[in-house]
Amino acid sequence: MPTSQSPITPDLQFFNSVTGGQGLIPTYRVLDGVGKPIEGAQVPEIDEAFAHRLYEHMNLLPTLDNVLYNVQRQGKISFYVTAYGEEAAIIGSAAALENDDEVLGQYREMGVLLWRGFGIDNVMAQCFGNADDKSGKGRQMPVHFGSVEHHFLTISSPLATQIPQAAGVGYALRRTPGRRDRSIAACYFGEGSASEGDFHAGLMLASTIPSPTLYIVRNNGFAISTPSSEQYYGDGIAARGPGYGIDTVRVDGNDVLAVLAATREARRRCLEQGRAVLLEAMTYRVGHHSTSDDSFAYRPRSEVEDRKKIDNPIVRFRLFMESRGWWNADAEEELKSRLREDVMKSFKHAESLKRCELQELFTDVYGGEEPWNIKEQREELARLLRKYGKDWEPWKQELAKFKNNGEDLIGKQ
Ligand SMILES: Cc1ncc(C[n+]2csc(CCOP(=O)(O)OP(=O)(O)O)c2C)c(N)n1
Ligand SMILES: [Mg+2]
Repeated sequence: MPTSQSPITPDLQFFNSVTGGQGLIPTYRVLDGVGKPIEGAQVPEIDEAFAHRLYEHMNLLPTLDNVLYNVQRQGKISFYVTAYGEEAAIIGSAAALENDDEVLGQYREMGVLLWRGFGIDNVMAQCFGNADDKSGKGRQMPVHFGSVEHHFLTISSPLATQIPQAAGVGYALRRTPGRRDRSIAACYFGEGSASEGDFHAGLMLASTIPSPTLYIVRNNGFAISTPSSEQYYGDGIAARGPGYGIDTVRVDGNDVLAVLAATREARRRCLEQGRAVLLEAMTYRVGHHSTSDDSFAYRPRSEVEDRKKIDNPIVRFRLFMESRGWWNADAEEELKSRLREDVMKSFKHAESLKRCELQELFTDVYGGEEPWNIKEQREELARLLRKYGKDWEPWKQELAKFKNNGEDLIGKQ
């Protein structure tokens, strides 16, 4: 055939499966629900210290989530998203990456930053938008983290934009001496985002202009209120990878060791072939979508309670650790109270800090010389604040939250 090496056949066959037969793509698993390796499974190489680090980070996520979710409810921060139920998918994959692999996240992947040592003080500073926020000087919504130091591109709310961008980042890495053959772009997104055109554009790009880009899709069953059963008719997101000629794997996203092993191998393939790989982690969003959502309006409370009982990724890994003699009740108690103390201390500190100087709102928005529109906006705000800032109560209250009460801007002519 002029455009294909496809074998010729006299059988009129139609295809609707990528597995050869009519079966579904299998899900790779290492540990069963009670932390025991399943028959034939190879436990990835980890030592006790590494297992502790995994477990500690898996526990840090819900500790932070519990506090920050409630802090939002008290009106102290404007927004938050939890990662309940997805601890293994996020921490297991983070742990398989190198610290300078470039990460493009969606918004539920704070755990990757924590794994890289971002620290809970920085998490708090970003969520509070206080003067210590290195991510964006308090100019982004909470959870829109970014860190050059931690090779984590800033989160942006419009879904799926990171997917084609990741193909570009991967390509840039491939063309950069010293990064080629060593670094990959790792791109996280949800199964809902995979319905966006950008998903297809991104995979197409990463496939035809090859780049070492690892696409990690967290299939957590929901895109806000839309269940994944309404998001696709085919075999999940994984089925789309081979359509783009991309090596693909589906993994039990509640099994941290499976996610770790699959991500390690996916990363190795990215580098070896200089090509994209797709990993679909099957999990379940236990929490509400965000603080702007009440999921019991569209799913029964019992479904969530059942999931928590049947399969908690943290418990599954804890049982594995206990079976190796790496963990016990005392260690559990010590960890839980230490994490809670650390998080509360950090929260109290963040709460006490002021925001950046108000004029920082306009600095380094763009590189290079300040463009006319920024100048115009700064002058307009200063003019309005001079006119109303001292008298109108809501503005007076807002100004008091900034260093110098906004004087740096108001005083500027
Ligand atoms: C382009 C775009 N459309 C819609 C939204 C609103 N929105 C925010 S999150 C979300 C659901 C995304 O679901 P999924 O990708 O599965 O990620 P999850 O929240 O489950 O982690 C939607 C529809 C948006 N932010 N951007
Ligand atoms: Mg989802």
